[in-house]
Amino acid sequence: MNEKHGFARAHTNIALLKYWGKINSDLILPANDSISLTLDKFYTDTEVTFSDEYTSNLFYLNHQLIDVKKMQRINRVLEAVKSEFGYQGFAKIESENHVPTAAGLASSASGMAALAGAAVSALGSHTDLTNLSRLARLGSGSASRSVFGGIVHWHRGYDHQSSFAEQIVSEDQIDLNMITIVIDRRQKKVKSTLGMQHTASTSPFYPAWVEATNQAIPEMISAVQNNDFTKIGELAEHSAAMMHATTLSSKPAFTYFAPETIQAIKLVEQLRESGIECYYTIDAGPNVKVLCQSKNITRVKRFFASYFDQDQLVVAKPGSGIKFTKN
Ligand code: 2P0
Repeated sequence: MNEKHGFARAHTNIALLKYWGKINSDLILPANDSISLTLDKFYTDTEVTFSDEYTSNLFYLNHQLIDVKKMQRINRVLEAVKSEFGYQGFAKIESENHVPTAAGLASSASGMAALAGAAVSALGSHTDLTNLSRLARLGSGSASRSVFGGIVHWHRGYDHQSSFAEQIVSEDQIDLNMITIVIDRRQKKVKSTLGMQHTASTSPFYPAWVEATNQAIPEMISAVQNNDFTKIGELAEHSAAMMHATTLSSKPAFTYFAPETIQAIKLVEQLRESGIECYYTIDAGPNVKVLCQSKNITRVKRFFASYFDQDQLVVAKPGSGIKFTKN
């Protein structure tokens, strides 16, 4: 039996300037560039074994075999990797998610990045991280950014080759932390893929969203390069607010916010007015993520602990890029 093994660990990320909508859903080409922070604590470990003895791809997530119907995007990534390396067999994929549901963070970014990394590593060289980012993108847009650590820029591009992510600064060069306020642990009702598609096709605000985000990209890059926390926070907060304005202006309108989401936004504003600088960002769900500098983590956490339970507050710091060994 001829077997080829590969392993990769990829961390999840949170967008500071959001990705929201595609111009091509087969290739997952986004309408706008996005910029994210890779997080240290949350990651996916994936092992891929290719063998000419297998007759189909098998996917185990946290030791459970997953239904083939849920493997479309996984198969897409594997097909792309196999065609690059001219390989024809099938694969067994064993993934372990270290993205606690309690953290209210999505695992598709780290999951698809780890899958692409492990598959490439099994069949050939994994040194071309730009190409790895393209392959991860075929599984989930945000996965293209999880290949790199620190702060990452996903260039929207116009075809498979031109749409990839790159690092702006590494995890050691940025003082930016995120405290998630977990408001609802359940899976979101409108998944992001569907939410962004509905918004892009029905909101009259959508073209303005794309234009404003692309304009903010160079501003965010220079704020990150200057470690300008105030500017990073203001741009990130505005991006989240604009993204959620597009859902409220879609037809039929919807929102990811829960009543406690608004409560947390108000508390962030209150804390900031009291002199502790922090900013919010919110993804395709009700949980609120608070950005702050290292010197304020304890104070920010203590403040929110008087309104939410301790186990609703999860702290994350900047994380590293993809790794091909466990340690
Ligand atoms: C982001 N989100 O930039 C945005 C902000 C959610 C809100 O990327 O359809 O799971 O697989 O490309 O990557 C979540 O969307 O969507 C996401 P697909 P993905 O982080």
